[in-house]
Amino acid sequence: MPAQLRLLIEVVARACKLISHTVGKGALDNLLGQLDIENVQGEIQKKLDVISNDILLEANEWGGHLAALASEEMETIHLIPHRYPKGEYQLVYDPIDGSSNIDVNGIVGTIFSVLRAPEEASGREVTEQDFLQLGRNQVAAGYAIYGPQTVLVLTVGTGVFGVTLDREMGSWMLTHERMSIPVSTREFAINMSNARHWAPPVQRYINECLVGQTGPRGVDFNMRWMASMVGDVHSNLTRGGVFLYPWDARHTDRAGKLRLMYEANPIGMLVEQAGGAATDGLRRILDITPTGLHQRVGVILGSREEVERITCYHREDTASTG
Ligand code: FBP
Repeated sequence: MPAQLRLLIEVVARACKLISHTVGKGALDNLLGQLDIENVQGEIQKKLDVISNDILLEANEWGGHLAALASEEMETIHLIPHRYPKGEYQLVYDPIDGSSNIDVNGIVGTIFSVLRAPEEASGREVTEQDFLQLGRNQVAAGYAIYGPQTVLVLTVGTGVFGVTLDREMGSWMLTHERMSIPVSTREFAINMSNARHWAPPVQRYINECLVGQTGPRGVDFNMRWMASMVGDVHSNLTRGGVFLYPWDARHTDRAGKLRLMYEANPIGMLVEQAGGAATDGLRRILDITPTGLHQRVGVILGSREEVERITCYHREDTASTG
């Protein structure tokens, strides 16, 4: 692994350790609740969104491994200041995924994606355009999950592994080697309260799961919804499952709720590296050309057989409706 990439991953892991510690303090350090400010997506920022964003920013700025960073919580990219050495990578992250869980002591996580700065940017400052690369060009991706245990799950394109934070020792221990998603599953994760707004292929799939043994699938399904993609995806990576946050009819102006660059792409890479699949219903997530840093996308990912089935339902629907 290139030295700068190794350093970058070590720095991100160290920042995640600090975020884990900070999340664990909660009300003890007056860290719950929201601020009276909105991020670029018009969402009210929680205190921990802002603090975690700054932790990642400050940890990564000066090490000489990055050319620039981008985050869910920042409108545009952050260039490495001239006083620090510049590196060849670009980091994109969601500092706290599952923000609505913060105040209820539920699962939250940090998601990150690593891109290489384009060669043509070597003699100049990188631009936002330089970040708009296909997900399949990511050189590394990962998440940290802050639950009963803090686990960092990582890929550099040669499989997926996880390390658990030993809180007493303050060190990461390799605990999950070669993580893989079972090809088949009988478990789905979706926010059922949005059911009436989904497109017909998603309604068809979930209805078939819900009727269980008596329906066309002939088996009963189980459901999970943790309100944190990191939580649901960690479950997929541990025991299989399919996760959906699809387009819905309330927001005709946007392709989905989740963000391509710092949610769907890194998780898509991890899921594929673990033997699963990730699409937006029709296209492989990692093949979607980004048009903006905060672009949204429909997301269907996890156990390959189920993702292929749902994608097939979308294709059939598109073919029948033109
Ligand atoms: P944030 O980045 O604002 O946390 O939103 C992402 C997310 O929390 C996902 O992690 C999760 O799957 C989803 O939103 C939960 O949405 P809902 O509010 O519909 O349960």
